[in-house]
Amino acid sequence: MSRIAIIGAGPSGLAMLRAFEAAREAGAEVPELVCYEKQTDWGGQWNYSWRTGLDEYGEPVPSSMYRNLWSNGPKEGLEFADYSFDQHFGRPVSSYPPREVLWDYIAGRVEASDVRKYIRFETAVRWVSYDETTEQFTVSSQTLPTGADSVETFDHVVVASGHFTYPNFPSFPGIETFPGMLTHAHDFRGAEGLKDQDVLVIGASYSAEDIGSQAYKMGAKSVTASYRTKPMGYDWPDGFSERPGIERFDGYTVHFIDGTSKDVDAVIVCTGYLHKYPYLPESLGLRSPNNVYPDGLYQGVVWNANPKLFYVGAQDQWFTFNMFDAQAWFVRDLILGRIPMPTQSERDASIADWRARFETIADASDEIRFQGDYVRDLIDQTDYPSFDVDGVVEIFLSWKEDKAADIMGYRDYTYKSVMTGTRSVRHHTRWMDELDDSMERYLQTAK
Ligand code: FAD
Ligand code: NA7
Repeated sequence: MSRIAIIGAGPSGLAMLRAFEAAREAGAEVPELVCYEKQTDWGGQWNYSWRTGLDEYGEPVPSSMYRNLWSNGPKEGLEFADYSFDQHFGRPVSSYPPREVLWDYIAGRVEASDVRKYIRFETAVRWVSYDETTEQFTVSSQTLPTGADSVETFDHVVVASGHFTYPNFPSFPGIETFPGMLTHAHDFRGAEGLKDQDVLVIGASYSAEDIGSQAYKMGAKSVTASYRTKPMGYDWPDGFSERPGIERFDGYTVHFIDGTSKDVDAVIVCTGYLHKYPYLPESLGLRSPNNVYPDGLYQGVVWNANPKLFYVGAQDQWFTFNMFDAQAWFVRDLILGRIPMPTQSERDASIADWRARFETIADASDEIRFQGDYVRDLIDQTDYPSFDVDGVVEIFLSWKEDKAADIMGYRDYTYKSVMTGTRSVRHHTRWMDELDDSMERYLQTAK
């Protein structure tokens, strides 16, 4: 029987395990699975850690999530097609749940399908190599509490270790003189300490938007967001403003390239993450900016230079959990031989087609439609329960409009699930006033 290594038990790795389990439940013979997860539990980013930098074993802490992180997109956009929110919670809940609630939803599906037995927790993959002669991979791993090494061979490897762990941390002239709090979004764990502070966030994407909003919510005196290319452009509340790039730091003073300056107490560098796979040799490792169609991946998942290696979740993400499912079902069917692997030139041509369309993307709406078409294309090729992908695209487009209308209040809006037809309910407390992000508090029906 062939053997498959899955690296990571976050949403992508779990999607892969769930895909094989669904085939097994339907009577298929499936390969032997080993999923390596270096944390003590599953959930990837959603498995919150208070730690920053290195963990208790000296390993880089994978999660970049923080206290009071609420979903930044409507849950109706990420819902699994084979496990609805209604099924999990037994009643409608709001559209933007906090982290713990989404972690519970992710865990609920895999608990229901008995895949935990495949996961080796607290085991870090150290190195993967490919032998052209045997056509097999060797995976070297280490069990963290004991230090025990293991070397095993596999027919396929699925990389599902995420790409929001290793900070992209640029330098700015004079930053070494900044005397206040300075951190990257990866190490940010909560905005409570930013009360009454003048805060600078650097970046103009999700992390800058949300960490800036957290700071505002927790009572920062001012929030300034510095953009490199273009401002986020929301209708920010008083005390929240956007400035262009940084010319230099001078003590507590930040000078911007438009000649303005601002004194700040705290700087959170929200400049994104690196695609970094320290356990992969150059020949197998994806190197890409964070975008919706990284080059070198056929159908966004097959490592074109060696089609026995797969990546799940390597794209920038509008769609998340259900896209990982669509990818995992597709990868599973390639491995099971249900879908034939195209030749190198066919794969090249497909990548070139998608990349050509990718190059024409003009704005976020184009990107959402692009990713919707990508997800539909995958789902059409497998038995993953088909769902109204266009309906999800519409939800994302409405979400963007809602954010433009009310950046500090959009999480109070509701959407209708394309999976169940259920319209979500408003959370009992406005997001801006809700300071308790626990699941217990979330599931209370009234204040
Ligand atoms: P991850 O969740 O990163 O999981 C990867 C797993 O691989 C981890 O458990 C890690 O421990 C493990 N691993 C890594 N290296 C090794 C190794 N060498 N050996 C063994 N195990 C290893 N998405 C949304 O849909 N909604 C949101 O609101 C949202 N908010 C986000 C907020 C932040 C701050 C971040 C960073 C991301 C957010 N995302 C959000 C996107 C998020 O990345 C995805 O939802 C999802 O977690 C990606 O799943 P993944 O399995 O691909 O990667
Ligand atoms: P993203 O979405 O990759 O965005 C990174 C941002 O950082 C983006 O606005 C970049 O500007 C900016 N950036 C990158 N390098 C620089 C430098 N050198 N100077 C100034 N600004 C820079 O990362 P996020 O952390 O926001 O989001 C990642 C995930 O976390 C996402 O899935 C969320 O759900 C949470 P640009 O616009 O390219 O000029």
